[in-house]
Amino acid sequence: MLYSFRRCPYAMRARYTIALLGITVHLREVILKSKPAALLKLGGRSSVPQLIDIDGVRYPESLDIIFWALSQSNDSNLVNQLWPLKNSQQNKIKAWIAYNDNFFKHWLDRYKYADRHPEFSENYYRNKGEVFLRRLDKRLSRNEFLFGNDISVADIALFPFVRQFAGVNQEWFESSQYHNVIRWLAGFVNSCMFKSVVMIKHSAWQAGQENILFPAH
Ligand SMILES: N[C@@H](CCC(=O)N[C@@H](CS)C(=O)NCC(=O)O)C(=O)O
Repeated sequence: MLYSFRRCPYAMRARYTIALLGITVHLREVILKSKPAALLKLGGRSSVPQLIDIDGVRYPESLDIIFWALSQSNDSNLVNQLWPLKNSQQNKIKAWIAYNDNFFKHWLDRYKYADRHPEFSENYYRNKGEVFLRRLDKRLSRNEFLFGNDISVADIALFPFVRQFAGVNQEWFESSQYHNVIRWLAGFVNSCMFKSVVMIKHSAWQAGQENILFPAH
């Protein structure tokens, strides 16, 4: 059972991984302003995404859900590609995700809602976020994806946040110098997987309603 919110970047990274691995879950679309009682009743954090597995084990964060999905897949080639076996690679992927979640997300939120953070200008916040884009672009100038020519968990975990950053001023982003980031992001957001599976619209889940399968069959 996946509690999700369509536009949440954390939920997007979880849904993308689940869909790519061909795992099926029951999806409960949450409206953040009126969270369902079933989610609140779990206690503790009520952020989305959250997943409850068939044994009732709870996975309260997007990364927990990504690793849960990897553990459910029988496709060991794809699993090892997304999450390489080598410890050093895993640590680098984790470092990139931490850099995104701790540093980039901070400036992204301020850039997105600059009017709520009047201490500095929108441009100031964008410049801060660009530090991340520059590093991303450099890496992506060498390979198609962050860790070589195959997609990994790092790409999936980061692209929804870069998509939000791009969306603040699409024209600026499209004409920016970050050509490799533009190309990389376009690969995700223009894919059928993203448009027709990950971003499919659902109305808010209500207790008692029929189960919604994700990915839809
Ligand atoms: N670290 C969490 C963050 C999830 C998160 O912040 N989700 C937001 C929506 S994008 C949320 O649920 N906000 C409402 C809340 O925290 O109650 C994760 O990786 O899943």
